[in-house]
Amino acid sequence: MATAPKNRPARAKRVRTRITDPDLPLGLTPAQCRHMYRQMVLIRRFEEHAAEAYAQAKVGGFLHLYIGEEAVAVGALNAGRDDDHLLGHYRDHGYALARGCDPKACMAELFGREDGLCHGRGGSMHLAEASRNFWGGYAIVGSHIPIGAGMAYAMQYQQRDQIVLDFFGDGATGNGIFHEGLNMAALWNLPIIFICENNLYGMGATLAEESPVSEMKIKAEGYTMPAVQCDGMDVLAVYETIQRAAEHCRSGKGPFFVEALTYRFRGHSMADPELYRDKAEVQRWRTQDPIPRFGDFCVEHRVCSPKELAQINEEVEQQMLEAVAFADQSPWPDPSEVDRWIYAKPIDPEVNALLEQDGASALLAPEPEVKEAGV
Ligand SMILES: Cc1ncc(C[n+]2csc(CCOP(=O)(O)OP(=O)(O)O)c2C)c(N)n1
Ligand SMILES: [Mg+2]
Repeated sequence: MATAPKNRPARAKRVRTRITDPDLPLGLTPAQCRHMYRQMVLIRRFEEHAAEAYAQAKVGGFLHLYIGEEAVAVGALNAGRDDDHLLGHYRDHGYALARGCDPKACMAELFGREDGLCHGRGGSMHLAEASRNFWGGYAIVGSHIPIGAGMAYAMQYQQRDQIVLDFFGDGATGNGIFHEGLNMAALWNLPIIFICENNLYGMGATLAEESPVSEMKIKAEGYTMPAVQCDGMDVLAVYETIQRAAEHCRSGKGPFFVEALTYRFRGHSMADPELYRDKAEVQRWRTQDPIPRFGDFCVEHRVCSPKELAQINEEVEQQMLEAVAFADQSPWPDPSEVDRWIYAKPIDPEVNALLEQDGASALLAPEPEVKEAGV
């Protein structure tokens, strides 16, 4: 499954490799463009290797791939600040890697190993890294929408200028918790960008089967916040839209809703036989693949030569082989420490006593070890 890079831009042969000072839009520098291209390739290759490892039974639980949607995480997180708070749903490898989490630690987390990002206690759907203000992958659809609003309230209350980026799918907009989150965010003017990845499906249900409206932004408009759509297959379109949204939120104007129109090239999870959609539809969307599309842009704007793009692909591939080797050799967690790293603070002693009474002591949090408090 992990194949040699195929995403060489179609126009590569016609473009001269002369690198001059490019006239780039949105105030971007060539280095930023190369960084975004590399990040998208990183997410793609990481997941191709993860899929291969899943087929070899090295990854427990479910595995939801972000392949096809890379431009959303990369465009959005490059437009925001590194200290902005980040929450996402279970299709979360892209957020972690675009935020700068170590791919080796992410792979080891998928493998359930001690060197994993969360010491193997979270797995694919629950990547998180507190030191990067990345508060996780959430498996309960929509559950992180009010959590994000709560974080935005904290930022407002503490008069900080960080904002919250909260990613979720079209399917989440049918949940009550989505409406509660947007309602409070609008009512209290909270600094949060709701980023809805409309990929046309919620598991095997089509948009028409899951939502009375095909445009998710309509649901946000009812809460009076600005709500716009952008091409989620175009990293620059996402970048531009989130830049605008971030400026709005950071200047105290309240929440902003962005609907990124995107598509997942793979099934809902690795366990999905994809009986609900046509292969021809997937092929059509593949022509919009954000990676070669942005590669073309980089070559046309003389950000880098086709040869340099190929080199980025090769370097990332090598990095992924190392990530898999690292995860393979990382030790398994000690079963006697299954509850370590789970709670930032131990739960209330009274609750512990009740759990003990019920014979549920395995669920108890350990005594606090302050230096290990973060996940
Ligand atoms: C509250 C809740 N209900 C149902 C599920 C089962 N479930 C898991 S993923 C999913 C579909 C979500 O679709 P969407 O929000 O569009 O995200 P996508 O998978 O398309 O990225 C559902 C219904 C769940 N995890 N949580
Ligand atoms: Mg969806």
